[in-house]
Amino acid sequence: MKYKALENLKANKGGFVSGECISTELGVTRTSVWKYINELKDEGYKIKSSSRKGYMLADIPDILNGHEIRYNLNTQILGREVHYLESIDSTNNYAKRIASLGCEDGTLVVADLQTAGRGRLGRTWDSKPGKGIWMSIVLKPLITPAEIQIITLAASVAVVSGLMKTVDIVCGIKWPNDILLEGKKVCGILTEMNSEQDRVNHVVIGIGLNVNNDIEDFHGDLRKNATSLKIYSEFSGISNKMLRRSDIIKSILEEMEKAYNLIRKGETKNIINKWREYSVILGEEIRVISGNREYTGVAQDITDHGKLVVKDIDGAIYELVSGEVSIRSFN
Ligand code: BTX
Repeated sequence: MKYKALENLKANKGGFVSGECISTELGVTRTSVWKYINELKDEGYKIKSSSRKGYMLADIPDILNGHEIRYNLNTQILGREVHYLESIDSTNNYAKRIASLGCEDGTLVVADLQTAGRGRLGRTWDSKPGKGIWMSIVLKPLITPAEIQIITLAASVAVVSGLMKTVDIVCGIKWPNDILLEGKKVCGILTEMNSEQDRVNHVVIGIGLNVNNDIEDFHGDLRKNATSLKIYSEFSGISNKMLRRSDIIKSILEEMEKAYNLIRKGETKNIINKWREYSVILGEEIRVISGNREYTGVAQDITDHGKLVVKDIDGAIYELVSGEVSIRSFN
């Protein structure tokens, strides 16, 4: 109910709404309205109170909750079911659990803190409270397990496009799943699927995006290799007032839904082309670690199925399905 009161204030942002007006609208007493307003203030909403004029929403800082994520979300499928959790081991673990229980296509899981955030191959993902977007999306695409890479590519494109739209920051994609800002990792994507031989039952796309981290929040190698939207904004003199995680989440979901609709229609060319446009790896000299082979080559292209085409120094061409690559000019 307190979020209904908030919606009233949002509809009149910058103007006062009387307590009486809100109480009539919600069908509750004015004391209840006063209680809701205090709860909202405790959550961090900047609300001015005047005994004569009522209440005014002055500002919404970076508050993450289910209401903010759903409010004005412009999608049909993604986020029609939202699970917001203050703390969880890993949103991917949670999403996989609810997917096996049959949650809806497009279900979103977001947490403020992950106590055991995961990267690929058993690696950990640093997910401190209040610092980033730690979310997972459950999708049920009609694709085969061999086509799964398109989902990761689509998610990378959605993150880059979403960030351009909301905060005007341009990131680059490094194959297979890193989003970089000035050569440092700002976002990682972990795609996990549940499948049968020729059919994907569901996919969980885990997105970890560093938003409010300060440099001191990163320890060890991360201090050198990781960054956040806040660090980048401060460094480049851009205002970071716009860094509201719920707005960024909505924008990524909206972009991902466009890509998902293309995947459902089998029209993946646009996704691949956008990926090429945002790539920071194509044309670069790279170091590849794939299985127990390590070599240097040039990243030439990406195939329609998301394999990275690499030409090694002897002119041999490889198509990588998985592996680690580092861009030599970034090291
Ligand atoms: P990855 O295996 O490519 O990257 C993991 C590596 O990235 C780590 O070994 C570490 O070096 C570095 N790293 C760890 N934390 C951070 C961070 N916050 N920022 C930058 N670099 C970091 C990437 O795996 C996939 C990460 C997906 C994370 C999301 S969060 C929501 C969902 N739930 C979950 O448990 N994982 C996903």
